[in-house]
Amino acid sequence: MVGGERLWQRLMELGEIGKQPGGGITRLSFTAEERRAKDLVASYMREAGLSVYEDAAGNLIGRKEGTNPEASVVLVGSHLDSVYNGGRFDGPLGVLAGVEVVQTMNEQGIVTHHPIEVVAFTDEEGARFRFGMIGSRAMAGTLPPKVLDYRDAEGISLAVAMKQAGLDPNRLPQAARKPGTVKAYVELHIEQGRVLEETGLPVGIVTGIAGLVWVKFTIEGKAEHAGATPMALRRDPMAAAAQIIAVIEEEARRTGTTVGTVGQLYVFPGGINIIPERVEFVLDLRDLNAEVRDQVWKVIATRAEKIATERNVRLTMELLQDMPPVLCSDEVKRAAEAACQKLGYSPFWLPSGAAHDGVQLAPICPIGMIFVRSQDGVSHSPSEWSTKDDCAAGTAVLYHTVRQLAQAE
Ligand code: HGY
Ligand code: MN
Ligand code: MN
Repeated sequence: MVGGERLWQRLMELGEIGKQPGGGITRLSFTAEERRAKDLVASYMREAGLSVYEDAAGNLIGRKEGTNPEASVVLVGSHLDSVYNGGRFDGPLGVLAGVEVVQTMNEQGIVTHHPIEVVAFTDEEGARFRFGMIGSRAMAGTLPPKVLDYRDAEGISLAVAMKQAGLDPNRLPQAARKPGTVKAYVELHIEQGRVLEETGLPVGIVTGIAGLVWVKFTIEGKAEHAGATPMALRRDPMAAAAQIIAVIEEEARRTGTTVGTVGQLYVFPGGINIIPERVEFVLDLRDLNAEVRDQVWKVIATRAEKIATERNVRLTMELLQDMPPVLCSDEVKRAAEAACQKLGYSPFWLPSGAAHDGVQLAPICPIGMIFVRSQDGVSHSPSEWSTKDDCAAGTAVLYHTVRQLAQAE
């Protein structure tokens, strides 16, 4: 049965790279940890009988030839980079399941019409440079050059980090795939939500992927003594930030479908007895419907400006990224549905609140995703977990989905 013991052992082995003392995984893009992870996965790809290479964006790719080497490629994969202190399934499951699928085909002597490529995209999460999906955007030819100047917490730019990883940012355009060269992209991923668990199903078929915006708020006030400054005379950016973050929660709740999060906040200078001079935080706002999301954003921005004026602090809002929601293709959804039926799983369709590389590939090829049940719906946390059986079930569905897409003329 595809996706059993070997997949699980590889997941556990890969999950040791970047492990933190508390058990979480931090494997940021273009770091030594990500390099070690790619080297390990490259060894699995060679064991699987794939030809292995990295493109100009650092995407790791393992290729299985089809009967027609000129035919468009069926792409399957995910990412190996993680969030800070994340889990071992988000990303690696999709890459290792892709390897398992083609290794099983090779072991069974199955050759498909279309070549199949297993890909580990670089920097899907955007944890280090606050942008994300670098590898898949490069493959789609849509990576904005300005991002090369985005800096991490140590002030290292993406361009320098890529050079330190042995890549030449000037060659990035070479990673772009010409239109028509990719037949479809399929990604197996943990759901990272509770729907499959509440429905009692191990796998699901994704209908669409929510769109997100990341907006950096910078609020500047006046640093003063915490003890000697009367409340009425303060220009306190932290108090303003607290009020704005409460507005974000209030406005996101209002639609019932939108989600708004502030997960990252910096205070300068950060002393206990100093009214801060400056506070920075980033808003992550999402909805499957772009109009609804953008309407919520407009209200948040208007109310934030009003708060800043009332508090006599200076507010700037910078759009870091704007990702549209995308729908999964009927062709891939149908192939996944047939795969579920073949395996005896009742097909179940659900949207993805989390963003994935497929969003970036949608402009160049049909995309689709298969979800595996997440325990308690938890992800982006050390307690992220999916069972061995559910990972095997998802891999089996991926196997039959990819086989159909790669087989069909
Ligand atoms: O943020 C996301 O939705 C994904 O984990 N990159
Ligand atoms: Mn993630
Ligand atoms: Mn992911």
